Amino acid sequence: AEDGIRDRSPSRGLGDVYKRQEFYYTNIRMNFLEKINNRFLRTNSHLCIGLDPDPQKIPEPFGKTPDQIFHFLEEVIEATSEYALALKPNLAYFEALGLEGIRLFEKVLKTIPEDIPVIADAKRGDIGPSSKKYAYALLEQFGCDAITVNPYMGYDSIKPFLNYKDKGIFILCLTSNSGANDFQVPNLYLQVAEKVREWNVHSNLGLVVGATHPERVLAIREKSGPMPFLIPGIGAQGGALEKTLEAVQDGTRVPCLINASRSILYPEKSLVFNEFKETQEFSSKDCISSSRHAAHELHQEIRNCLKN
Ligand code: NUP
Repeated sequence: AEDGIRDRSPSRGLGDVYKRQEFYYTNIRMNFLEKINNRFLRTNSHLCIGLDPDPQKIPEPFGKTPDQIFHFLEEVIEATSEYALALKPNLAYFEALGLEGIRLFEKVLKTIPEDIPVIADAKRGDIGPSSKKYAYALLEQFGCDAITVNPYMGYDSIKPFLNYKDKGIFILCLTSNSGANDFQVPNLYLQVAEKVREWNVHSNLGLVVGATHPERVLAIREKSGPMPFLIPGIGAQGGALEKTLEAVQDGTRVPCLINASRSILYPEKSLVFNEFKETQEFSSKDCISSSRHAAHELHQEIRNCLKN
């Protein structure tokens, strides 16, 4: 296929008009930002759905073999894609399954409709020649639309990624975990934001900003200027959705992507799911409908926050 291993499979579940339009625009080569903006026009969603397949957590009715995990992910993607601005597979979960996991990653990518941007959460970064291989692997070989990158080895380690003008490069700025306080706070994250603004000559860069630091988002935006923020840390990690969205709205209409992984894939807290759980009769269909429900709810919650 033109874009590495990804097929141009048709989008499902969004109606005929949508499909026709999609046929039109998938024949035009779009850069990452255009792709995100197009997707946003269609879905009105800021939700980035994380694909972190953990065999320990895959709902029982599906099972834990790679084929069964594939089936689960395929169904979740299909059921939730209406609310997905982007999808974010985290490489760790696939690599942890060994060769089968890499095959699973490849298979999952192939099932994702071409109009949904895929962000490979790989947090790569190395000396130049090695970064070049990392970039090639995920952006060309696997054909992902974007990648997360670790900036701590500096410009030459980032450069091979920056040169992919049509791809999205999300650089870790202020991560959602508690360890962000060890190095990133109080200054380094702001230096990163400033540098990334300088490096953004192709307008293909964005920042990873955890939702667990709403009070710092404004300062990051001041340094970075307009560029997309990928925001993980809500749901299972307890980040502050409303406060983060408040800070991120700066009138520039640059998309922010709110990531949720576990709370969509395994929405144990979902009312629907609990109903089924109590009766111990939930089927694979019930699990998927609870994921869909969780995605819909979160999408609505984000939209409500942005309206206020
Ligand atoms: O700062 C970060 N925090 C974070 O959780 C940067 C990330 N890339 N992530 C990833 O986002 C994390 O590795 C996981 O894949 C996802 C969050 O998952 P969840 O807490 O929504 O389940």
